[in-house]
Amino acid sequence: MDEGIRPLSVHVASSTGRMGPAGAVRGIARRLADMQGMFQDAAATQVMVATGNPVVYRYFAADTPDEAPHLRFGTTVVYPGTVGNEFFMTKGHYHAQERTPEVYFCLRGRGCFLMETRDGSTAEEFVEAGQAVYIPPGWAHRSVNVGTEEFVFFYVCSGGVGHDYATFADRGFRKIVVERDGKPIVLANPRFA
Ligand code: M6P
Ligand code: ZN
Repeated sequence: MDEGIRPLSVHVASSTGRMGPAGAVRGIARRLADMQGMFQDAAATQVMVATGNPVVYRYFAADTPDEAPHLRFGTTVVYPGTVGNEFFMTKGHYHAQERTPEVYFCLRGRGCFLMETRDGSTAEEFVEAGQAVYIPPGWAHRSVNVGTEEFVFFYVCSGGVGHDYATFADRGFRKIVVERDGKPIVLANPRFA
């Protein structure tokens, strides 16, 4: 038993992903300037950063202890949009504690979860509201909004997993998701050619 940790409840607005009350939730917004070099089209990135620097995604976390055996849970909201022809997405990460899984449950919109392993396996799952995805231990994950409204999903993983972003600093994920003829398609990332 963990002394001093009491049960807590939070509210999740399934249409917007907003969580509350403020005292029980942490929120982070990531703007395009926080994602320099992650999208393929550097010129489009610079123009968009200079002309509004949009919020690409936000996430909220319930205020649970960020350590095992507790759980970390909340929502992520990826806004609709593209940089060049590449859909708005999260930074994506491996868990620093690699033997930890995660569950995602889509609440709104249409998205694609890009996943990959260190030995080069890749997977992608297209989801809409009502679909859940299991991310096994050892699979990195990035979330892409492939629709025209907000892509909102609930996540839960172990506390204290940590985020490894450095692996993706130079080339990103092995796959990218771009718009072609009004539809999302998954392509090999040319930076791995
Ligand atoms: C989900 C979870 C979080 C993660 C967030 C943003 O909500 O997987 O752990 O922090 O997405 O993704 P990223 O950390 O890759 O920016
Ligand atoms: Zn994760």
